Amino acid sequence: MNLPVDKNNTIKDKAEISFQQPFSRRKLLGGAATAAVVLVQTAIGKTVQAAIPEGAFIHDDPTKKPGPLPSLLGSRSQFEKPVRLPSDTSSRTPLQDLYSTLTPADLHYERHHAGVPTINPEAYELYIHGLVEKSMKFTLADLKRFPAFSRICFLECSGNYRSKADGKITPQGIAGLTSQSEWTGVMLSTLFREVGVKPKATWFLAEGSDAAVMTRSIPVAKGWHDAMIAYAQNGEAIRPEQGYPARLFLPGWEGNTSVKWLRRLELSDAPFMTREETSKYTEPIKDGKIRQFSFDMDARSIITFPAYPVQLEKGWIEIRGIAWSGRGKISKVEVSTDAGKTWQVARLQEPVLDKAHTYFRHLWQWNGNETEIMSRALDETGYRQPTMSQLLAARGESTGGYHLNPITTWLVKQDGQVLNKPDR
Ligand SMILES: Nc1nc2c(c(=O)[nH]1)N[C@H]1C(S)=C(S)[C@@H](COP(=O)(O)O)O[C@H]1N2
Ligand SMILES: [Mo]
Repeated sequence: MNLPVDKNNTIKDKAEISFQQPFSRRKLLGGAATAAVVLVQTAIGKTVQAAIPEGAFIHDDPTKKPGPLPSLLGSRSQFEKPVRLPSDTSSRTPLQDLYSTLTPADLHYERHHAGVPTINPEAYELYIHGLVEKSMKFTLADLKRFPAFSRICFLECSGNYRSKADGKITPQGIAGLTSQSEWTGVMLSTLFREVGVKPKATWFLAEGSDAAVMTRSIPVAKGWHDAMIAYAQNGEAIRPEQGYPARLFLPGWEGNTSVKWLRRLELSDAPFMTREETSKYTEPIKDGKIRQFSFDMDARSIITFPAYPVQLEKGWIEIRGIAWSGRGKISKVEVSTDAGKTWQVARLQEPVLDKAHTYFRHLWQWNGNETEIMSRALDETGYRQPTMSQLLAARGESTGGYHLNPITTWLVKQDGQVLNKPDR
């Protein structure tokens, strides 16, 4: 955009031209940017391309030689380098580098308890047994023969919350354990009918074939309602990190229950009380009690721009971010630019989908004074995203680190630095 084309009036000297610059854009940028011109018009209305002076492009002039030929696999522009933020047990989606709600599959967060197994799709089998009319084994080809179903949905780890005392933490650092894909597979209800789930069955065990042998108990009602066995992600075979060749996918529920590399479902009349639902993935609450089987992911939002480490400039800014709820659609996102004193309704990018990341945008003119900006989500059940103190008051001080969805606050300092403000 910032071609230095009119620095010395070189273009004007060469031809009688008038710059084509939409008024609203100039206003939006506060007149600070220099004129960005690629096509210019002469006084008689002829479009001139040749008016761009020698050396105006920073890089080699791409019009001088043909580029690379078509290739077997595409790649990102060499100038774009979004990466996951890894730790030993997980990697996080760079929320601040994305412009919309579908996460490129190679940037989907990962959380695995014992690494990524290699599973030969030819040898893959899913075994369903227990309280069923007939136990059955399904190969991957079998699963693909059933009527398929696709759905855009977020996935989120219930441990998706981090903070840092100095505030130097990105949206990826705070909330990068959520991503969104279009998942394709067979509805679990289809397989339930195939094996004849007995009316007595109220729970089923889902078991993975990784070295962690991840196991979780799931109410059968969820299986009938909207559970999927997903074998594809964003139109291609699901990635190894996401459970290749097939995973359980439970829309809106804590990521841990969407068991990857799924090999077995056992129908029963009681939960199995596995490690991941007794020692882990339970939350201490008030009076020494524990919250167990806390499946739903509560509504949450986060501003992904402006956020640390952005250096903000005065003027018009489009505040952007994502909001989501495991309980349904996002009905409203409110944004405050005055530390929570007043709230305005942000625009939601259509389509607003059930249990899906929803993009929100809010135009704001920053006058250069220190302030705090924040967003809060409201879902269609009427649930409103709480502050950390509201969350702690409702839950008790010890949270166990799971299911934390407080309002995230960004402190905008006078010098344009944006820092995460400790939650309150
Ligand atoms: N078999 C198996 N399934 C698993 C896990 C695992 O370690 N093994 N991790 C769980 C956790 S804690 C989460 S948050 C999600 C992460 O899914 P993703 O790696 O596709 O983002 O998978 C769940 N399913
Ligand atoms: Mo998780």
